[in-house]
Amino acid sequence: MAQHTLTIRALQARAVNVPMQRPLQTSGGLVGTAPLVLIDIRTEEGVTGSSYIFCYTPLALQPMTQLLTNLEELIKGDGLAPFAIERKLQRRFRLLGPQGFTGMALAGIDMAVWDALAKASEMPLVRLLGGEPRPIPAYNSCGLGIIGSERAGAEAQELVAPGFHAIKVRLGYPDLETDIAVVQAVRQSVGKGVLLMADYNQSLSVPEAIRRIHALDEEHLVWVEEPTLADDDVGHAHISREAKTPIQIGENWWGPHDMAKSLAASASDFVMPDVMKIGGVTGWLRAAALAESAGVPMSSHLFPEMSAHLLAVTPTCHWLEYVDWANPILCEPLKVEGGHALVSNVSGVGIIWEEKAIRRFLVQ
Ligand code: SMN
Ligand code: MG
Repeated sequence: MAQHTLTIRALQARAVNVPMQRPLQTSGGLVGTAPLVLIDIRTEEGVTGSSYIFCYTPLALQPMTQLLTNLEELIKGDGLAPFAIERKLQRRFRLLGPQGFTGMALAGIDMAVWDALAKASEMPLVRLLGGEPRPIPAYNSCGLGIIGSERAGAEAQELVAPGFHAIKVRLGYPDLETDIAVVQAVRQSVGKGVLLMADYNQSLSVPEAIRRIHALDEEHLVWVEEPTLADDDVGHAHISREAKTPIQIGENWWGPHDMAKSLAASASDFVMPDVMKIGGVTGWLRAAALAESAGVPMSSHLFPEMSAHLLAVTPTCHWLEYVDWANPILCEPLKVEGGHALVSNVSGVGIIWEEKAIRRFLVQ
């Protein structure tokens, strides 16, 4: 087996705007399509690592693609060593700051480098990280946006139909009565056997969150997510102390340092880092260690293909958020059976581009 490190030769970034089966209206804004930047990192030895990053709005596609393209010259000729690349790029961007666009681009590179490393080792990523593929409990997050209580019951049925035992509903309607009506419509439709998560997408003030969650405490939700502004750790800690229902945050932490501060403030009962915003595979591994030492259950946010590998090596693994948003551009979308995500056992992460679809959705 080869003992030498592979060398990075080139980075390609392509923007696609992928249609979604159910555009998602949240109380924090509409996600109507999946605007993705696809990254391929080629090595001199012929192995290519792939990843995608999620831009939330198509307006960010062009500048993100340009930034990634500009970064090629910084990693060209480097060894395929994610920790070393992370250290170098963190230093290089210390003055600009590693959050936002920079953080997204660095995480995209990190994920592609780890994918290449796993492919070069001829192992699925989970094995390269020292774990074993195992089914990961998943909830269906592909719908139940802000659609009203009349439509929520029927859509909840559609979300459990593929075998899920847990689904997420978006809240943050103009009044508490509608939030409750929606939750009750979903509950009535799917019954007591289906677990229900709820997401406020940062839409409430702290006192309003406490008022609404006190009322929702009767509804047996698995968690209430981001009731107030994502970076308000003090506010979330206040809400967590008041609420019976567990509070969940984490999708907007920029790197493990944000997470460490939030855990220190006891801001939430559960954590759900986003593999992109937390700093790629490298950032996730550090986040998983923080959750383990704090004894806090850890779930994923978006990126189900990558998150399945990572949750399999996360000591406090909780729930995988299942979204099918990248499926149209993947040859082998993530498999889910009986409400569990099945970690891909091909070499790498299992992200293989469906080039025909990519040509259709390409944004230039
Ligand atoms: C969410 C994720 C991605 C886009 C919009 C909304 C939501 C979630 O906060 O957690 O699924
Ligand atoms: Mg959320």
